[in-house]
Amino acid sequence: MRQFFTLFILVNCVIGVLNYVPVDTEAEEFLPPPRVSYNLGGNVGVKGGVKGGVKGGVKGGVKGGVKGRVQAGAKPPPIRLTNLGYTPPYSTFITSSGGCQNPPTPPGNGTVDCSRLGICRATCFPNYEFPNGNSQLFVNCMNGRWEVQSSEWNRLPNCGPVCSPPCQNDGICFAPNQCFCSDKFSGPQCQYENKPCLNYPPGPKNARRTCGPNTCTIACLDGHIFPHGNGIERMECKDGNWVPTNPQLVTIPDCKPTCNPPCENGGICLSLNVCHCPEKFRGLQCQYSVDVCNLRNTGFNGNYNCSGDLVSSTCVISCPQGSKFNSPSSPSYTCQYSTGLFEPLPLPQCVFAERYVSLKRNFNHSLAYTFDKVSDFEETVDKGVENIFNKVVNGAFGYHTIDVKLPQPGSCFTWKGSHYKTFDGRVYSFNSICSHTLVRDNVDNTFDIVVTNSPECENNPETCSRIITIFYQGKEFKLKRTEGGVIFLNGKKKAPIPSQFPGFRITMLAHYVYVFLDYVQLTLKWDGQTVIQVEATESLWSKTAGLCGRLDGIPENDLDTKTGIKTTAISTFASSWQANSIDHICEMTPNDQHTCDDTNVKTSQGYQAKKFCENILNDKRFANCESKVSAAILLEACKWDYCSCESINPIDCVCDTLNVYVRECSHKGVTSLIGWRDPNICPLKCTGGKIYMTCAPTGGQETCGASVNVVKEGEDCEEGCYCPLGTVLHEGNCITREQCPCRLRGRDFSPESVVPKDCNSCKCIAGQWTCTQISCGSRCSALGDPHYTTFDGKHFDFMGQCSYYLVKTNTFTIEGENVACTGAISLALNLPISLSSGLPSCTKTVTIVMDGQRIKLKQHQEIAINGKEITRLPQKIANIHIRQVSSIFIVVELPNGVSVWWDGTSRVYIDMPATHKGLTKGLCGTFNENQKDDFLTPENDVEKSVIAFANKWKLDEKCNDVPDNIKSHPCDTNVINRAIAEKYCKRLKAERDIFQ
Ligand SMILES: [Ca+2]
Ligand SMILES: [Ca+2]
Repeated sequence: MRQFFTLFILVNCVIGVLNYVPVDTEAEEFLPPPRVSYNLGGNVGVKGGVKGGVKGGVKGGVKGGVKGRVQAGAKPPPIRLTNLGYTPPYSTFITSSGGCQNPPTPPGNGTVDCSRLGICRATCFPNYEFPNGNSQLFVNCMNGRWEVQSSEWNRLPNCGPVCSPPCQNDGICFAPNQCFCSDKFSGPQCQYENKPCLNYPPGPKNARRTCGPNTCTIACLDGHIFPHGNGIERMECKDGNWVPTNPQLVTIPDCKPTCNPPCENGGICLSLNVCHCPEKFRGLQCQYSVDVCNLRNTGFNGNYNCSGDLVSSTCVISCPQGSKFNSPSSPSYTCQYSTGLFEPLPLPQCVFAERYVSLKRNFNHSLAYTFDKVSDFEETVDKGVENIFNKVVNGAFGYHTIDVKLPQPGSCFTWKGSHYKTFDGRVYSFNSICSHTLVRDNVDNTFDIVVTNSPECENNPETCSRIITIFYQGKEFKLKRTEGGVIFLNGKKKAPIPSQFPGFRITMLAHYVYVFLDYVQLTLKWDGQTVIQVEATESLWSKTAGLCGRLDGIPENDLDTKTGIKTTAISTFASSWQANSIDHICEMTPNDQHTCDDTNVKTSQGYQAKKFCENILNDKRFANCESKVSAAILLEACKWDYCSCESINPIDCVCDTLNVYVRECSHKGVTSLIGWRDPNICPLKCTGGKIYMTCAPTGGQETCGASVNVVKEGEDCEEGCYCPLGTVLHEGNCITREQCPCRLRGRDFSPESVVPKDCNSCKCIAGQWTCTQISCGSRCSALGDPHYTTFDGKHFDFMGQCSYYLVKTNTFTIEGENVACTGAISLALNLPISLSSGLPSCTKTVTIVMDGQRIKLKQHQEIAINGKEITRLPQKIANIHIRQVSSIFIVVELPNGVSVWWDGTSRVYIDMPATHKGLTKGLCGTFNENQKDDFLTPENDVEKSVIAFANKWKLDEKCNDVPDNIKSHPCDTNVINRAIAEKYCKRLKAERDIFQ
C-alpha cells in the first residue's frame, strides 16, 4: 500500500514534469514559441524537490494517517500533496494579447499551457477532475485578467480526486479511488456497516427474499400473504442482527396461502384456493351444510349407502328385508351441494309390512344408521361401519351408511430401486432401468418428480442409489449420489444444501435430504440411496398421479395407467409412466417377475422367505403399528428382498422394507416405534463421533456456523447419526463449541483470533465473533446544494442563506455560512441554470470558535485565524491543528478530538468522537444515536419541520428566514427533472452485496 501510494504520487508528478517540456513548434494555435506548461511544484526544485518533498510527506501520511485511519481509526498526520503557493516562471512567459503580464495560476492537481493568442488550457492530472466533472478548462486573457471560459469562475478551481465507484455513506473521496470512511462504515467505498449481519435471515415459507448488505425485502409469493395481512415486509441489519422494520413483528412469519373466494364456516385455506372444510360443511368454499344432501331429509324411509366428496353425494338405496319399493328405482341418486336436490327425481319409498324405528350412531369418519324392529331392539357396539353393516344385514335390519372420503394427507414410498407403496396403500414391485414419473400434479401440472436407478443398480445393489429429478415452477432440480456424497443441481449448476428458493427449500437432516415444495405442500425425503418418501397434504387430494397413484382414499385406482386405463398388470402400468425425454427413449419393458420361486414347496427359497418375513414383520417391536398399517402389505416386498439377497445375513436385505414400514406408521401418527433399530437389527453405523438418534436434536443439528436452517418446527424428526449433546458438527466431525472456527467474509479464523472492526475489536469465541462495545464517533456532513446528514444519520435539505450553527456545544462552535449557489459555487457544483437562478444555497465558509480562537475556512482554501489571513500550512494555534490532508481537503483538528474537513468549495464534514455523545446541538443534530430529537432548537423544543428547526439556528437575527414557499423539494417544483435525478441518485444508493 505504502509503495503503491508513493509510486502513484511520483507518477503524477512525472506527468506534470513531462508537460513542462516544450513541444514541437510546427502545429497551430496552441504552440507559441516557447510553449510552456506549469505544474504544481513550480516553486520546488525540480528533481530533489519533488523527490524529497513528496516522498517524505506521503510516507508519513500513508503509514500513520490515511491508511491507518481508514482501517483502524487513527488520525491522519500532516501530509502535503500539493503546494498551492504558486510562483510562476515569469521569465518564460510572453505577454498575452489580452494584456496579462503573468500566466494564470494552475489549478491544484493540474497543469496549464498557453497559446500565443492569450488562450490557456488547464488540464487535471489523471484521476482528477474539475468540480463540474470536466478534466479541462480554457482560460482567456481579457483586459489584463484571466477569465475561465463560459463560466463565472474568476480563477481556476482546483482539480479534485475521482473515486469510481463513488464513496458511499458520507465517505470522503480524498485521493483518487481512496475513500475516507466515517467511524460507522468501512470498505473501499465505505459500503460496509461496521457490525455487519454475517448471514441472511431465514426466509419464510412461500416467500421471495431479496437482500442487500443492510436490508432484506421479503415478499409473499402470488396468492399468499402474511398472517397479519401484508404481502411484503422488510428487515434491516441492526448491530449484526436482522430485525423486522415492522415494530409489531419479532420475526417474519411464514406466508399463508389465500383463498379467493374465501373459505366459509371455519374452513381453513390449505393451499392456494383450496379450502379444508370442517366435518359438517361441504363445497369448495365450505359454504354448504353437509345436511343439504342428507337423503334422510327427503323423507326416504329405506336403506341407503352414500359416498361423496366436497361437491356432491351419491347414494345407492335399497329397501330392508321384508319391504319393497313402491315404484321403480334408479341404481343411484346424486345430490349436488350447490342445489341440494337428489336426481333423478322422484325418489321411491319403501313399503313396510311392520313398524320400524331408527337409531343413529356416529363413527370416526362415517355415519351409520340402523333400522331396528321395535321388538328386536338391542344395543349395538361402536366398532366401525363394517360390523354394524354385517349385523343389520344378517339380522334383516335396515341400514344407512354415509361414507364420505374427506381429503387426508398421504405418504408414498419407493425403496430398493424396485418397490413402491402408493399413497392409498398399494404395494407392488418391478425392476426397470428406465426413468419413471414417481408423482406428479395431474390437475394443475405444478410439479413432476421422476426417478431413475443409478447405473450401479444393475450389477451392484450395495451401491445402488436413485437419481431424482424435480420439475417445478419452470425449473429442473436434480439430486444424485456421487462418491463424494449427495449433490444437488439447480438446472445444470451445482447448488449447496441447504438452499432456499421461492416456494422451494432443500436441507439435510442426518443423512436424509429433505425437499419442501411449499407452494404445493409436498415434501420429499431421500436417504441418499434408494429410500424415497413423498408426503402430500390434503391440498393434493385427488390431484396426484404416477407410480404413487392418485391420493383419494381409493386403492383400487392406484394402478390406473397414464391414459386412465384400469389394469392389474404391473408391467403395463409401470411402462405407461415411463418418463422419456425427446432425445432418449427407454424401450425396456419393466420386469415384475417375483424373485422368489414357489412358496408352497417347503424346501423352496420362497417358503423360507415367507417364514422369515412373517416372523420379522410380526416382531413385537412393530406391534403398535399393526392397528394403523397392516404389515401384510409389505410381505411380498420383504420376500422379494429375501430371495434376491446376496448377503450372508438376510436381515441386511430387508432393512429398507422395515424402515418403510416404520416410516409409514410414523406418518400415521405412531411414534412409539421410531427407535426400532438395535445392534442386531439394521443398526446405523455412525462416524466422526456421531451417535444414533431417533430424532434430530431440537432445532436440528447444530453446526459451528450460524447455518441457514430451512427446517421449520415439526419438520425435524428424522432418525440418523447426530452429534451428542454438548458437541456440534463441523466438517463431518463432532467437536465442542469452543473448538469452532469463526467465519468472516468467506475466510475461517481459528478460535481466539482477534480482528479489528471500526473502533472496536472482535474475538472468535465458540464460533461467534464477540466484539467490544465501545461506542464510536460519528460524522455530520453539509454537502453542496444543501444536503445535510446529522451525526445520528438523519438526512435533510435546507435552503437557508444565512450563517448557522452546524454544531454548538458548551466548549466550541462550528458555524456554516450559506450563500445562494450562484456564480462560482453553482458552477462548481454543476447545477443547471434553472436551479442556480433562485433556490439553492451552498456553504461558503466554515468557522470554528474554540478557546477564544476563531478559525475561518474560506473559498479556495483560504484561511483566516482571528481575522488574519494565513498563507502556510500546517498551522498550530492553542492546540488546534490546521493542515492540508489531501490535495483538496483541509482538516482542522481540535484538542478534544473533533475534526472538521473542508474542501474549499462547498463540502464540510465534521467528525465527532464518542466522548461528545449527548453534548451537541445545531444543524448537525443531537449526537445521541436517536434521530427523533435531531431537530432540537436552541429553546430545547424538538421541531417537526426542517425549516422551523433550521431557521432557529441562524447566528444573525437580521438575516431573513427561509420563506415558507420554498418548502417544496426541488424535484417537486421541477418535475421534468425528477426521473433523471432518480436515475442518477439511485446509483449512489444502490446496495451492494457484501458477500459477492
Ligand atoms: Ca387412489
Ligand atoms: Ca439525536
